[in-house]
Amino acid sequence: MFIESFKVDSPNVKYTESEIQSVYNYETTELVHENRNGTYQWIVKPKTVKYEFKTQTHVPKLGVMLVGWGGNNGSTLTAGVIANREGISWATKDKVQQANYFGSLTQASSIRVGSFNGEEIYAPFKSLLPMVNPDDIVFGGWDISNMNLADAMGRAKVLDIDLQKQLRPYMEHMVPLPGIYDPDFIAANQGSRANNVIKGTKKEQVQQLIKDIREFKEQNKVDRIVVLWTANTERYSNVVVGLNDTMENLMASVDRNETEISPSTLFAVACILENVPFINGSPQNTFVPGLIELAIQRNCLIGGDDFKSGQTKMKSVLVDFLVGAGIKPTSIVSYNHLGNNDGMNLSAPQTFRSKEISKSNVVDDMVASNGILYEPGEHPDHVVVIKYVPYVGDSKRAMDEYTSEIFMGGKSTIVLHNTCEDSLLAAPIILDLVLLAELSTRIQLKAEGEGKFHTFHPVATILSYLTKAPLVPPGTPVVNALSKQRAMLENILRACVGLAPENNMILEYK
Ligand code: NAI
Ligand code: DG6
Repeated sequence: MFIESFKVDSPNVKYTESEIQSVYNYETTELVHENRNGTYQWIVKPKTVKYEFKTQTHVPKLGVMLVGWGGNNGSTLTAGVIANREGISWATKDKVQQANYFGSLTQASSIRVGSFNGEEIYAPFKSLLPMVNPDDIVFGGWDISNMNLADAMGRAKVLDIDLQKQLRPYMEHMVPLPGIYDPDFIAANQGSRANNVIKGTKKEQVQQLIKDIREFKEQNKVDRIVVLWTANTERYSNVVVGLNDTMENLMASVDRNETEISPSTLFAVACILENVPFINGSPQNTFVPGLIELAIQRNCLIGGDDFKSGQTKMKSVLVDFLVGAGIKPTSIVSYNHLGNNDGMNLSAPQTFRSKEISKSNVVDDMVASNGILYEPGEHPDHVVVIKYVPYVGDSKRAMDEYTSEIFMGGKSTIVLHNTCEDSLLAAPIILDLVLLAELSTRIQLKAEGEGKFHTFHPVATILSYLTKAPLVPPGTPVVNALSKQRAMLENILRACVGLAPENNMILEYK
Protein backbone atom coordinates (compact mmCIF):
# COMPACT_ATOMS: atom_id res chain seq x y z
CA MET A 1 0.00 0.00 0.00
CA PHE A 2 1.19 3.52 -0.75
CA ILE A 3 0.55 6.48 1.54
CA GLU A 4 1.37 10.10 0.69
CA SER A 5 2.66 11.27 4.07
CA PHE A 6 3.07 10.28 7.72
CA LYS A 7 3.97 11.75 11.08
CA VAL A 8 6.06 10.04 13.75
CA ASP A 9 4.57 9.73 17.24
CA SER A 10 7.41 9.00 19.67
CA PRO A 11 8.80 10.34 22.95
CA ASN A 12 12.05 10.79 20.98
CA VAL A 13 10.54 13.12 18.38
CA LYS A 14 9.18 16.61 18.75
CA TYR A 15 7.61 18.69 16.00
CA THR A 16 7.91 22.40 16.92
CA GLU A 17 6.76 25.36 14.84
CA SER A 18 10.13 25.62 13.11
CA GLU A 19 11.91 22.30 13.68
CA ILE A 20 11.70 18.54 13.88
CA GLN A 21 13.80 17.43 16.83
CA SER A 22 14.78 13.81 17.32
CA VAL A 23 16.83 11.78 19.74
CA TYR A 24 18.42 8.81 18.07
CA ASN A 25 20.40 5.83 19.33
CA TYR A 26 23.12 5.02 16.82
CA GLU A 27 24.03 1.35 17.11
CA THR A 28 27.60 0.84 15.98
CA THR A 29 30.76 -1.08 16.85
CA GLU A 30 34.18 -0.31 18.19
CA LEU A 31 37.11 -2.48 17.12
CA VAL A 32 40.29 -3.18 19.01
CA HIS A 33 43.22 -5.42 18.08
CA GLU A 34 44.58 -6.61 21.38
CA ASN A 35 46.70 -9.27 22.95
CA ARG A 36 44.51 -11.68 24.87
CA ASN A 37 46.19 -14.70 26.46
CA GLY A 38 49.30 -14.28 24.31
CA THR A 39 47.60 -13.95 20.89
CA TYR A 40 46.41 -10.89 19.08
CA GLN A 41 42.68 -10.92 18.37
CA TRP A 42 40.18 -8.57 16.86
CA ILE A 43 37.65 -7.67 19.50
CA VAL A 44 34.38 -6.09 18.40
CA LYS A 45 32.44 -4.18 20.99
CA PRO A 46 28.90 -3.16 20.10
CA LYS A 47 28.20 0.37 21.28
CA THR A 48 25.36 2.83 21.28
CA VAL A 49 25.91 6.53 20.75
CA LYS A 50 23.07 8.91 21.47
CA TYR A 51 22.57 11.59 18.83
CA GLU A 52 20.23 14.53 18.67
CA PHE A 53 19.06 15.92 15.34
CA LYS A 54 17.16 19.07 14.54
CA THR A 55 15.83 19.93 11.11
CA GLN A 56 14.50 23.34 10.17
CA THR A 57 11.10 22.78 8.59
CA HIS A 58 10.79 26.11 6.80
CA VAL A 59 11.52 25.33 3.15
CA PRO A 60 13.31 28.26 1.50
CA LYS A 61 12.63 29.66 -1.94
CA LEU A 62 15.53 28.07 -3.81
CA GLY A 63 17.56 29.44 -6.67
CA VAL A 64 19.68 26.97 -8.63
CA MET A 65 22.51 28.38 -10.71
CA LEU A 66 24.00 25.92 -13.17
CA VAL A 67 27.46 26.36 -14.62
CA GLY A 68 26.98 25.14 -18.20
CA TRP A 69 23.29 26.08 -18.09
CA GLY A 70 22.97 26.05 -21.88
CA GLY A 71 24.39 22.53 -22.24
CA ASN A 72 22.42 19.34 -22.76
CA ASN A 73 21.98 18.64 -19.06
CA GLY A 74 21.27 22.25 -18.11
CA SER A 75 18.67 22.84 -20.82
CA THR A 76 17.04 19.42 -20.32
CA LEU A 77 16.67 19.91 -16.57
CA THR A 78 15.29 23.42 -16.95
CA ALA A 79 12.83 22.23 -19.59
CA GLY A 80 11.80 19.23 -17.52
CA VAL A 81 11.06 21.27 -14.43
CA ILE A 82 9.04 23.83 -16.39
CA ALA A 83 7.08 21.01 -18.08
CA ASN A 84 6.27 19.51 -14.68
CA ARG A 85 5.40 22.85 -13.15
CA GLU A 86 3.08 23.76 -16.04
CA GLY A 87 1.59 20.25 -16.28
CA ILE A 88 2.56 19.99 -19.93
CA SER A 89 1.77 16.88 -21.95
CA TRP A 90 2.81 16.14 -25.53
CA ALA A 91 2.14 13.65 -28.26
CA THR A 92 4.69 10.97 -29.04
CA LYS A 93 4.24 8.19 -31.61
CA ASP A 94 3.23 5.89 -28.72
CA LYS A 95 0.94 7.98 -26.54
CA VAL A 96 0.23 11.31 -24.93
CA GLN A 97 3.11 11.72 -22.52
CA GLN A 98 2.79 13.61 -19.23
CA ALA A 99 5.75 15.42 -17.68
CA ASN A 100 7.24 13.44 -14.79
CA TYR A 101 10.26 13.23 -12.54
CA PHE A 102 11.17 9.60 -13.24
CA GLY A 103 14.80 8.89 -12.36
CA SER A 104 14.78 11.25 -9.39
CA LEU A 105 15.37 9.55 -6.06
CA THR A 106 13.64 12.33 -4.14
CA GLN A 107 10.65 12.75 -6.49
CA ALA A 108 10.00 9.30 -7.88
CA SER A 109 11.23 6.71 -5.36
CA SER A 110 9.65 5.44 -2.18
CA ILE A 111 10.64 4.25 1.29
CA ARG A 112 9.15 1.53 3.44
CA VAL A 113 7.41 2.98 6.48
CA GLY A 114 6.24 -0.25 8.15
CA SER A 115 3.55 -2.91 8.07
CA PHE A 116 -0.20 -2.52 8.52
CA ASN A 117 -2.60 -5.49 8.64
CA GLY A 118 0.01 -7.73 7.10
CA GLU A 119 0.74 -5.34 4.26
CA GLU A 120 3.94 -3.38 3.60
CA ILE A 121 3.34 0.39 3.66
CA TYR A 122 5.42 2.68 1.45
CA ALA A 123 5.58 6.45 1.19
CA PRO A 124 7.34 8.88 -1.16
CA PHE A 125 11.04 9.38 -0.37
CA LYS A 126 10.35 13.12 -0.26
CA SER A 127 7.82 12.63 2.57
CA LEU A 128 10.65 11.86 5.00
CA LEU A 129 11.53 15.52 5.61
CA PRO A 130 10.27 18.85 4.23
CA MET A 131 12.07 19.42 0.92
CA VAL A 132 11.93 22.11 -1.73
CA ASN A 133 9.32 21.35 -4.38
CA PRO A 134 11.25 21.31 -7.69
CA ASP A 135 8.40 23.17 -9.38
CA ASP A 136 9.30 26.17 -7.17
CA ILE A 137 13.00 26.34 -8.10
CA VAL A 138 14.18 29.44 -9.93
CA PHE A 139 16.85 28.46 -12.47
CA GLY A 140 19.71 30.57 -13.72
CA GLY A 141 23.39 30.21 -14.40
CA TRP A 142 26.35 30.73 -16.64
CA ASP A 143 27.52 29.42 -20.00
CA ILE A 144 30.39 30.32 -22.31
CA SER A 145 27.80 30.11 -25.11
CA ASN A 146 25.26 32.92 -25.16
CA MET A 147 22.47 30.84 -26.69
CA ASN A 148 19.12 31.27 -24.97
CA LEU A 149 17.70 28.19 -23.26
CA ALA A 150 14.98 27.57 -25.86
CA ASP A 151 17.55 27.40 -28.65
CA ALA A 152 19.92 25.45 -26.40
CA MET A 153 17.15 22.87 -25.87
CA GLY A 154 16.86 22.62 -29.67
CA ARG A 155 20.63 22.30 -30.05
CA ALA A 156 20.65 19.48 -27.50
CA LYS A 157 18.13 17.39 -29.52
CA VAL A 158 17.04 15.53 -26.42
CA LEU A 159 13.35 16.30 -25.92
CA ASP A 160 10.48 15.53 -28.30
CA ILE A 161 9.76 18.32 -30.73
CA ASP A 162 6.11 18.74 -29.70
CA LEU A 163 7.29 19.31 -26.15
CA GLN A 164 10.00 21.73 -27.28
CA LYS A 165 7.43 23.83 -29.13
CA GLN A 166 5.34 24.18 -26.00
CA LEU A 167 8.33 25.03 -23.84
CA ARG A 168 9.90 27.64 -26.10
CA PRO A 169 7.90 30.64 -24.77
CA TYR A 170 9.00 29.84 -21.22
CA MET A 171 12.67 29.52 -22.16
CA GLU A 172 13.38 32.08 -24.88
CA HIS A 173 14.07 34.87 -22.41
CA MET A 174 16.46 32.73 -20.34
CA VAL A 175 19.99 33.70 -21.33
CA PRO A 176 23.06 32.42 -19.47
CA LEU A 177 25.45 34.83 -17.81
CA PRO A 178 28.97 34.87 -19.26
CA GLY A 179 31.15 31.95 -18.08
CA ILE A 180 34.88 31.58 -17.57
CA TYR A 181 36.52 30.22 -20.71
CA ASP A 182 40.01 28.84 -20.39
CA PRO A 183 40.99 26.83 -23.47
CA ASP A 184 43.79 25.19 -21.53
CA PHE A 185 41.25 23.23 -19.45
CA ILE A 186 38.68 21.95 -21.95
CA ALA A 187 39.05 20.47 -25.43
CA ALA A 188 40.14 22.75 -28.29
CA ASN A 189 36.96 21.72 -30.14
CA GLN A 190 34.90 23.84 -27.71
CA GLY A 191 36.46 27.12 -28.89
CA SER A 192 33.73 27.95 -31.43
CA ARG A 193 31.12 27.86 -28.67
CA ALA A 194 32.84 30.44 -26.46
CA ASN A 195 31.10 33.74 -27.30
CA ASN A 196 29.99 34.65 -23.78
CA VAL A 197 32.95 34.98 -21.49
CA ILE A 198 34.03 36.93 -18.43
CA LYS A 199 37.16 38.94 -19.15
CA GLY A 200 39.82 39.96 -16.65
CA THR A 201 42.16 38.33 -14.18
CA LYS A 202 41.18 35.30 -12.12
CA LYS A 203 40.58 37.52 -9.11
CA GLU A 204 38.31 39.77 -11.17
CA GLN A 205 36.50 36.71 -12.52
CA VAL A 206 35.80 35.48 -8.98
CA GLN A 207 34.55 38.95 -8.05
CA GLN A 208 32.24 38.93 -11.08
CA LEU A 209 30.82 35.52 -10.09
CA ILE A 210 30.13 36.78 -6.58
CA LYS A 211 28.34 39.79 -8.08
CA ASP A 212 26.32 37.44 -10.34
CA ILE A 213 25.23 35.32 -7.39
CA ARG A 214 24.20 38.34 -5.34
CA GLU A 215 22.27 39.92 -8.21
CA PHE A 216 20.50 36.64 -9.02
CA LYS A 217 19.44 36.30 -5.40
CA GLU A 218 18.21 39.86 -5.28
CA GLN A 219 16.41 39.88 -8.65
CA ASN A 220 14.63 36.58 -8.06
CA LYS A 221 13.94 37.11 -4.38
CA VAL A 222 15.26 33.67 -3.48
CA ASP A 223 16.28 32.80 0.09
CA ARG A 224 18.97 30.31 -0.76
CA ILE A 225 21.13 29.43 -3.77
CA VAL A 226 22.86 26.21 -4.77
CA VAL A 227 25.43 26.26 -7.59
CA LEU A 228 26.15 23.12 -9.60
CA TRP A 229 28.83 22.56 -12.25
CA THR A 230 27.38 20.78 -15.28
CA ALA A 231 29.77 22.46 -17.70
CA ASN A 232 32.31 20.66 -19.82
CA THR A 233 34.69 18.20 -18.25
CA GLU A 234 38.03 19.88 -17.62
CA ARG A 235 41.45 18.29 -17.56
CA TYR A 236 42.91 17.61 -14.12
CA SER A 237 44.70 20.55 -12.50
CA ASN A 238 48.20 19.90 -11.25
CA VAL A 239 48.27 19.91 -7.46
CA VAL A 240 51.45 21.74 -6.54
CA VAL A 241 52.90 22.68 -3.19
CA GLY A 242 52.67 26.45 -2.84
CA LEU A 243 50.04 26.74 -5.58
CA ASN A 244 46.78 25.09 -4.52
CA ASP A 245 47.74 22.75 -1.68
CA THR A 246 46.46 24.98 1.11
CA MET A 247 43.71 27.54 1.44
CA GLU A 248 46.19 30.42 1.74
CA ASN A 249 48.20 29.25 -1.25
CA LEU A 250 45.09 28.81 -3.37
CA MET A 251 43.79 32.28 -2.59
CA ALA A 252 47.24 33.80 -3.20
CA SER A 253 47.38 31.95 -6.54
CA VAL A 254 44.03 33.42 -7.54
CA ASP A 255 45.38 36.87 -6.65
CA ARG A 256 48.54 36.20 -8.70
CA ASN A 257 46.43 35.02 -11.68
CA GLU A 258 48.18 31.64 -11.75
CA THR A 259 47.36 29.73 -14.93
CA GLU A 260 46.90 26.36 -13.22
CA ILE A 261 43.76 27.45 -11.32
CA SER A 262 40.86 26.05 -13.34
CA PRO A 263 37.54 27.75 -14.13
CA SER A 264 35.65 25.20 -12.02
CA THR A 265 37.88 25.91 -9.04
CA LEU A 266 37.24 29.65 -9.50
CA PHE A 267 33.48 29.04 -9.48
CA ALA A 268 33.84 26.98 -6.31
CA VAL A 269 35.97 29.67 -4.65
CA ALA A 270 33.33 32.31 -5.41
CA CYS A 271 30.58 30.09 -3.97
CA ILE A 272 32.47 29.24 -0.81
CA LEU A 273 33.26 32.93 -0.21
CA GLU A 274 29.50 33.58 -0.55
CA ASN A 275 28.58 30.55 1.59
CA VAL A 276 26.69 29.05 -1.34
CA PRO A 277 26.75 25.23 -1.63
CA PHE A 278 28.74 24.12 -4.69
CA ILE A 279 28.42 20.71 -6.36
CA ASN A 280 30.67 19.38 -9.09
CA GLY A 281 28.89 17.13 -11.60
CA SER A 282 31.96 16.54 -13.74
CA PRO A 283 34.97 14.34 -13.07
CA GLN A 284 37.86 16.83 -12.87
CA ASN A 285 39.64 17.62 -9.58
CA THR A 286 37.94 20.97 -9.00
CA PHE A 287 38.32 20.31 -5.30
CA VAL A 288 42.07 20.72 -4.97
CA PRO A 289 43.29 20.42 -1.36
CA GLY A 290 43.33 24.19 -0.81
CA LEU A 291 39.71 24.43 -1.89
CA ILE A 292 38.60 21.66 0.44
CA GLU A 293 40.40 23.44 3.25
CA LEU A 294 38.63 26.70 2.36
CA ALA A 295 35.22 24.98 2.38
CA ILE A 296 35.93 23.35 5.73
CA GLN A 297 37.20 26.58 7.25
CA ARG A 298 34.08 28.46 6.06
CA ASN A 299 31.76 25.52 6.75
CA CYS A 300 30.33 25.75 3.23
CA LEU A 301 28.84 22.62 1.64
CA ILE A 302 30.75 21.13 -1.28
CA GLY A 303 29.89 17.87 -3.06
CA GLY A 304 30.94 15.83 -6.06
CA ASP A 305 32.35 14.46 -8.26
CA ASP A 306 30.75 13.41 -11.58
CA PHE A 307 27.08 12.44 -11.84
CA LYS A 308 26.56 8.69 -11.48
CA SER A 309 23.99 8.16 -14.18
CA GLY A 310 24.11 4.96 -16.25
CA GLN A 311 27.02 2.63 -16.82
CA THR A 312 28.66 3.40 -13.49
CA LYS A 313 25.40 3.10 -11.60
CA MET A 314 24.98 -0.41 -13.02
CA LYS A 315 28.59 -1.16 -12.13
CA SER A 316 28.13 -0.09 -8.53
CA VAL A 317 25.15 -2.46 -8.32
CA LEU A 318 26.51 -5.39 -10.28
CA VAL A 319 29.98 -5.62 -8.76
CA ASP A 320 28.50 -5.20 -5.29
CA PHE A 321 26.14 -8.10 -6.07
CA LEU A 322 28.92 -10.30 -7.51
CA VAL A 323 31.44 -9.71 -4.74
CA GLY A 324 28.63 -9.94 -2.16
CA ALA A 325 27.66 -13.31 -3.62
CA GLY A 326 31.21 -14.63 -3.29
CA ILE A 327 31.87 -14.38 -7.03
CA LYS A 328 35.17 -12.85 -8.19
CA PRO A 329 35.01 -10.26 -10.99
CA THR A 330 38.38 -10.46 -12.74
CA SER A 331 37.83 -8.32 -15.84
CA ILE A 332 35.50 -5.35 -16.33
CA VAL A 333 35.45 -3.67 -19.73
CA SER A 334 33.20 -0.64 -20.17
CA TYR A 335 32.83 0.82 -23.62
CA ASN A 336 30.51 3.61 -24.68
CA HIS A 337 29.99 5.92 -27.59
CA LEU A 338 27.94 9.08 -27.81
CA GLY A 339 27.61 12.04 -30.12
CA ASN A 340 26.69 15.04 -28.00
CA ASN A 341 28.90 18.00 -27.12
CA ASP A 342 30.07 16.20 -23.96
CA GLY A 343 31.28 13.34 -26.17
CA MET A 344 33.05 15.79 -28.46
CA ASN A 345 34.80 17.42 -25.50
CA LEU A 346 35.79 14.01 -24.12
CA SER A 347 37.41 13.07 -27.42
CA ALA A 348 40.49 15.04 -26.31
CA PRO A 349 42.97 12.91 -24.32
CA GLN A 350 43.25 15.25 -21.31
CA THR A 351 39.51 15.56 -20.67
CA PHE A 352 38.97 11.86 -21.38
CA ARG A 353 41.60 11.11 -18.72
CA SER A 354 39.50 12.92 -16.07
CA LYS A 355 36.51 10.76 -16.99
CA GLU A 356 38.60 7.61 -17.11
CA ILE A 357 39.79 8.23 -13.56
CA SER A 358 36.32 8.81 -12.13
CA LYS A 359 34.88 5.80 -13.94
CA SER A 360 37.71 3.50 -12.90
CA ASN A 361 37.82 3.77 -9.12
CA VAL A 362 34.22 2.77 -8.54
CA VAL A 363 34.75 -0.85 -7.54
CA ASP A 364 37.65 -0.36 -5.15
CA ASP A 365 35.67 -0.58 -1.91
CA MET A 366 33.78 -3.68 -3.06
CA VAL A 367 37.02 -5.45 -4.02
CA ALA A 368 38.65 -4.44 -0.73
CA SER A 369 35.65 -5.78 1.21
CA ASN A 370 36.30 -9.42 0.32
CA GLY A 371 39.68 -10.83 1.33
CA ILE A 372 38.51 -14.35 0.45
CA LEU A 373 38.31 -13.45 -3.23
CA TYR A 374 41.13 -10.92 -3.56
CA GLU A 375 44.67 -10.84 -2.20
CA PRO A 376 45.66 -7.49 -0.65
CA GLY A 377 46.31 -5.04 -3.49
CA GLU A 378 44.74 -7.33 -6.13
CA HIS A 379 42.23 -5.72 -8.53
CA PRO A 380 40.19 -6.86 -11.49
CA ASP A 381 41.38 -5.63 -14.90
CA HIS A 382 39.26 -2.55 -15.51
CA VAL A 383 39.23 -0.76 -18.85
CA VAL A 384 37.13 2.26 -19.82
CA VAL A 385 36.71 3.36 -23.44
CA ILE A 386 34.69 6.36 -24.71
CA LYS A 387 34.29 7.17 -28.40
CA TYR A 388 32.67 10.17 -30.09
CA VAL A 389 30.15 9.25 -32.78
CA PRO A 390 28.28 12.45 -33.77
CA TYR A 391 25.32 10.72 -35.44
CA VAL A 392 23.94 9.17 -32.23
CA GLY A 393 23.79 12.56 -30.48
CA ASP A 394 22.73 12.40 -26.84
CA SER A 395 21.64 8.78 -27.21
CA LYS A 396 24.57 7.07 -25.56
CA ARG A 397 25.31 3.39 -26.32
CA ALA A 398 27.04 1.64 -23.45
CA MET A 399 28.40 -1.90 -23.57
CA ASP A 400 29.88 -3.69 -20.59
CA GLU A 401 31.52 -7.06 -20.19
CA TYR A 402 32.03 -8.50 -16.72
CA THR A 403 34.06 -11.71 -16.47
CA SER A 404 34.17 -13.45 -13.11
CA GLU A 405 35.69 -16.56 -11.62
CA ILE A 406 33.05 -18.86 -10.15
CA PHE A 407 32.89 -22.24 -8.41
CA MET A 408 35.69 -24.72 -9.12
CA GLY A 409 37.55 -22.72 -11.73
CA GLY A 410 34.52 -21.87 -13.85
CA LYS A 411 34.15 -18.52 -15.60
CA SER A 412 31.02 -16.44 -15.96
CA THR A 413 30.72 -13.58 -18.43
CA ILE A 414 27.89 -11.08 -18.25
CA VAL A 415 27.37 -8.62 -21.12
CA LEU A 416 25.15 -5.56 -20.87
CA HIS A 417 24.00 -3.16 -23.54
CA ASN A 418 22.20 0.08 -22.81
CA THR A 419 20.92 2.75 -25.20
CA CYS A 420 19.62 5.88 -23.55
CA GLU A 421 19.59 9.67 -23.78
CA ASP A 422 22.38 10.69 -21.44
CA SER A 423 20.81 13.96 -20.37
CA LEU A 424 17.53 12.30 -19.41
CA LEU A 425 19.56 10.25 -16.94
CA ALA A 426 21.58 13.18 -15.64
CA ALA A 427 18.82 15.80 -15.24
CA PRO A 428 16.94 14.07 -12.38
CA ILE A 429 20.26 13.43 -10.64
CA ILE A 430 21.06 17.14 -10.78
CA LEU A 431 17.68 17.82 -9.25
CA ASP A 432 18.32 15.38 -6.40
CA LEU A 433 21.76 16.84 -5.79
CA VAL A 434 20.49 20.38 -5.35
CA LEU A 435 17.44 19.37 -3.30
CA LEU A 436 19.43 17.16 -0.95
CA ALA A 437 22.24 19.70 -0.66
CA GLU A 438 19.72 22.36 0.35
CA LEU A 439 18.01 20.00 2.80
CA SER A 440 21.26 18.95 4.42
CA THR A 441 22.11 22.58 5.21
CA ARG A 442 18.92 22.68 7.32
CA ILE A 443 19.93 19.69 9.47
CA GLN A 444 22.01 19.98 12.62
CA LEU A 445 23.22 17.20 14.87
CA LYS A 446 25.05 16.58 18.09
CA ALA A 447 26.50 13.35 19.50
CA GLU A 448 26.42 12.70 23.25
CA GLY A 449 29.35 14.52 24.80
CA GLU A 450 29.35 17.21 22.13
CA GLY A 451 28.50 20.59 23.58
CA LYS A 452 26.82 22.22 20.61
CA PHE A 453 24.76 21.31 17.58
CA HIS A 454 26.64 21.51 14.29
CA THR A 455 25.88 20.96 10.62
CA PHE A 456 27.08 17.88 8.74
CA HIS A 457 30.70 18.03 7.65
CA PRO A 458 30.86 20.51 4.76
CA VAL A 459 32.19 17.80 2.44
CA ALA A 460 28.77 16.31 1.74
CA THR A 461 29.14 12.51 1.72
CA ILE A 462 25.36 12.36 2.04
CA LEU A 463 25.26 13.00 -1.73
CA SER A 464 27.42 9.94 -2.56
CA TYR A 465 24.57 7.96 -4.16
CA LEU A 466 24.45 10.51 -6.94
CA THR A 467 28.13 10.74 -7.83
CA LYS A 468 30.66 8.44 -9.46
CA ALA A 469 33.63 9.47 -7.34
CA PRO A 470 32.18 10.62 -4.02
CA LEU A 471 34.12 13.45 -2.45
CA VAL A 472 34.76 12.62 1.21
CA PRO A 473 36.45 14.51 4.02
CA PRO A 474 40.16 13.74 4.38
CA GLY A 475 40.62 10.39 6.13
CA THR A 476 37.08 9.13 5.48
CA PRO A 477 36.39 5.82 3.65
CA VAL A 478 34.82 6.09 0.19
CA VAL A 479 31.70 3.98 -0.30
CA ASN A 480 30.78 3.26 -3.92
CA ALA A 481 28.25 0.42 -3.60
CA LEU A 482 24.91 1.90 -4.64
CA SER A 483 22.76 0.06 -2.10
CA LYS A 484 25.00 1.19 0.77
CA GLN A 485 24.95 4.77 -0.49
CA ARG A 486 21.17 4.76 -0.68
CA ALA A 487 20.83 3.15 2.74
CA MET A 488 23.15 5.77 4.23
CA LEU A 489 21.10 8.62 2.82
CA GLU A 490 17.72 7.15 3.67
CA ASN A 491 18.74 6.07 7.16
CA ILE A 492 20.17 9.49 8.03
CA LEU A 493 16.92 11.15 6.94
CA ARG A 494 14.98 8.52 8.93
CA ALA A 495 17.10 9.34 11.98
CA CYS A 496 16.08 12.97 11.64
CA VAL A 497 12.45 11.93 12.25
CA GLY A 498 13.37 9.36 14.88
CA LEU A 499 12.82 6.28 12.71
CA ALA A 500 15.08 3.24 13.02
CA PRO A 501 17.29 2.44 10.05
CA GLU A 502 15.67 0.16 7.47
CA ASN A 503 17.22 -3.17 8.48
CA ASN A 504 14.95 -5.48 6.44
CA MET A 505 14.78 -7.99 9.31
CA ILE A 506 10.95 -8.06 9.40
CA LEU A 507 11.19 -9.92 12.69
CA GLU A 508 7.51 -9.36 13.36
CA TYR A 509 6.73 -12.07 10.79
CA LYS A 510 9.42 -14.54 11.83
P1 NAI B 1 27.35 19.91 -22.75
O1 NAI B 1 28.63 20.01 -23.46
O2 NAI B 1 26.10 19.76 -23.52
O3 NAI B 1 27.14 21.14 -21.79
C1 NAI B 1 28.20 21.77 -21.14
C2 NAI B 1 28.00 23.27 -21.24
O4 NAI B 1 29.00 23.90 -20.48
C3 NAI B 1 28.11 23.80 -22.64
O5 NAI B 1 26.95 24.52 -22.98
C4 NAI B 1 29.33 24.71 -22.60
O6 NAI B 1 29.19 25.80 -23.45
C5 NAI B 1 29.38 25.08 -21.14
N1 NAI B 1 30.67 25.47 -20.58
C6 NAI B 1 31.88 24.91 -20.79
N2 NAI B 1 32.81 25.48 -20.01
C7 NAI B 1 32.17 26.41 -19.27
C8 NAI B 1 32.59 27.31 -18.26
N3 NAI B 1 33.85 27.34 -17.86
N4 NAI B 1 31.69 28.14 -17.72
C9 NAI B 1 30.39 28.08 -18.12
N5 NAI B 1 29.93 27.24 -19.07
C10 NAI B 1 30.81 26.40 -19.62
O7 NAI B 1 27.53 18.67 -21.75
P2 NAI B 1 26.42 17.88 -20.92
O8 NAI B 1 26.02 16.68 -21.68
O9 NAI B 1 25.38 18.81 -20.46
O10 NAI B 1 27.30 17.37 -19.69
C11 NAI B 1 27.78 18.31 -18.79
C12 NAI B 1 28.81 17.70 -17.86
O11 NAI B 1 28.21 16.67 -17.10
C13 NAI B 1 29.99 17.07 -18.58
O12 NAI B 1 31.18 17.36 -17.89
C14 NAI B 1 29.71 15.59 -18.47
O13 NAI B 1 30.87 14.81 -18.52
C15 NAI B 1 29.05 15.55 -17.12
N6 NAI B 1 28.28 14.34 -16.92
C16 NAI B 1 27.20 14.06 -17.72
C17 NAI B 1 26.45 12.91 -17.51
C18 NAI B 1 25.25 12.58 -18.30
O14 NAI B 1 24.70 11.50 -18.11
N7 NAI B 1 24.78 13.42 -19.17
C19 NAI B 1 26.81 11.99 -16.43
C20 NAI B 1 28.00 12.34 -15.73
C21 NAI B 1 28.65 13.50 -15.93
C1 DG6 C 1 30.70 9.39 -21.93
O1 DG6 C 1 30.78 8.30 -21.13
C2 DG6 C 1 29.89 10.51 -21.43
C3 DG6 C 1 29.94 10.72 -19.98
O2 DG6 C 1 29.71 12.04 -19.60
C4 DG6 C 1 29.00 9.78 -19.33
O3 DG6 C 1 27.79 9.73 -19.98
C5 DG6 C 1 28.79 10.03 -17.94
O4 DG6 C 1 30.01 10.11 -17.30
C6 DG6 C 1 27.90 8.98 -17.39
O5 DG6 C 1 28.62 7.93 -16.99
P1 DG6 C 1 28.01 6.65 -16.43
O6 DG6 C 1 29.17 5.75 -16.29
O7 DG6 C 1 27.39 6.96 -15.11
O8 DG6 C 1 27.02 6.19 -17.44
